[in-house]
Amino acid sequence: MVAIHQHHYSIWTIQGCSTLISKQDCLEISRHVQPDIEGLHKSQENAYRGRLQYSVEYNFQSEEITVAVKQAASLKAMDSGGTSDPYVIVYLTNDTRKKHETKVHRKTLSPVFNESFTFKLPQTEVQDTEAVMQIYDFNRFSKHDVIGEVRILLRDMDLQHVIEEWKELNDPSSMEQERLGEICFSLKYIPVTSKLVVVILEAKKLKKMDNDGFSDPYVKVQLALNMKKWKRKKTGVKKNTLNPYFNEEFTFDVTLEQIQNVDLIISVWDHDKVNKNEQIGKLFLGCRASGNALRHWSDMLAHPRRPVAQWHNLQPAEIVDKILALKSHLKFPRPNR
Ligand SMILES: [Ca+2]
Ligand SMILES: [Ca+2]
Repeated sequence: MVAIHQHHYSIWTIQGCSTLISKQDCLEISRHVQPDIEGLHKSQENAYRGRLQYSVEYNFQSEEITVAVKQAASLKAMDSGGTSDPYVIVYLTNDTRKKHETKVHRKTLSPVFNESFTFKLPQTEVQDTEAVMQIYDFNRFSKHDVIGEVRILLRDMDLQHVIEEWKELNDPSSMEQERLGEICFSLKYIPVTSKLVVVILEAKKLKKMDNDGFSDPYVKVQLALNMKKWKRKKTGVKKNTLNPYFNEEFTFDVTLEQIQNVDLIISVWDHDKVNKNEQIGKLFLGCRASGNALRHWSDMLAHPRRPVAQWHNLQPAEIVDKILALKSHLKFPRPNR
């Protein structure tokens, strides 16, 4: 790792910082310093998890959907006695705060649930909504285990009729991330003056955090240097919206040497007058990032003095914090109250 850094410092010296490290260089660096995140995605054996019978009925007049959890069969045994204590959590992806769950059925691999749950679902949201049924194994003294899940994309169904069917449970590791929203911002780095300019442009499809079906979003921009919290700024709060437009610019002093070791952490929060402000989602960029985030950071470094804008999906705060903590064991401060 040290050797790579020295290599790049020497390139900068020779070229007088006129070109920064390329995307390839950044990828190269990142390969060496990327944290080991295997622990976060523990590989699951592809064992058979069982199957679930359910029915779905949509009422076009009342714009309500009823999901009935009928029964399960051949469930995977999660307990040492060769059984499980299954129960099912049911929700729609258009509003993940409203979750229902069935009763727990003790010591069985073929539970009969026969419970149904009704959700409000406007016709305009049917197209993008999934119904999710997750089967868990109840444990009295430890964390409940996921046995498997079924996801139904409602636009693929003929909702004019009642649908009743069996489906095999999917591996829980293939669980799609909860939709938290997307954020667009631009990054610009000016080597000569050591300025990093972040413009928070807008966000869309943010998760609903308040009971009125909206959120009051604001964005926090934090820098960590050498894995320690360093600087932070935040936007104003936009009231009652899931698609806020910010267009707020933040400038940080970051030298060429520091830019190599900086993590830029962007988090979206829901402001709340009564309760604690809650984090909707976040992501981090820097040479240690991966995927889309790394690409954006590399593009910025490869094009000094030019703003580079990009959309990013928000990730769950726990997951991002875990990746950051793996390197650093650092805790980011709670929001100011
Ligand atoms: Ca159990
Ligand atoms: Ca709020």
